[in-house]
Amino acid sequence: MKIIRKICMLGDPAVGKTSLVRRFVYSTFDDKYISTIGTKIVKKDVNVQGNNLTLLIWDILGQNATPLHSVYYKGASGALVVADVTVEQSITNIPRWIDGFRKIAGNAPVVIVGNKIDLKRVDEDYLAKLCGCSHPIVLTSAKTGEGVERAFTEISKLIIGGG
Ligand code: G3D
Ligand code: MG
Repeated sequence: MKIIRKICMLGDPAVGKTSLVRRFVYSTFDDKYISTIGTKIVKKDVNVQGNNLTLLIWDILGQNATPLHSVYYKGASGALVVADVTVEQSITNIPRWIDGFRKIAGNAPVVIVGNKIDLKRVDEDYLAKLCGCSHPIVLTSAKTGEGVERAFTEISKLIIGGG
């Protein structure tokens, strides 16, 4: 049986959403990536706990994509909410992203991703305290690849576990 699920990449501009998707789907990190406008949907097959799952990963492209349309969130089974660990405001903005998402997507699972740990070493507690959230946290670097697989596996597990 094939399970297909939509997930959304959320978070402030420039935190590394597109870079994480590229690292996860194509295993590359390109510093010269040029962003375009709109939404990009990429497909990736994963196997979690014996289940074959196809993720449809929705990524907003462009730097100022903060006012999101409900169509972006609609029908999503989960979200990765990304922050840049070197930018405090991107961490304190996390609850706002989650609220907006859940207004449309209901109680879908959320994983918080603290990206760019190649630039600054932080721990999960630091993020949890700053954003005041109790969602699972995964620390990543889209540049080195550290933690990237784990972030997508974590949301996949929660999606599968939630039916
Ligand atoms: P966005 O999709 O959230 O807007 P992008 O973010 O993926 O476009 O990344 C924004 C900038 O951060 C890019 O740099 C990208 O290369 C960089 N970046 C993303 N992830 C990491 C990371 O883990 N470590 C480091 N050091 N940089 C990262 P430019 O210079 O192209 O704007
Ligand atoms: Mg982007």
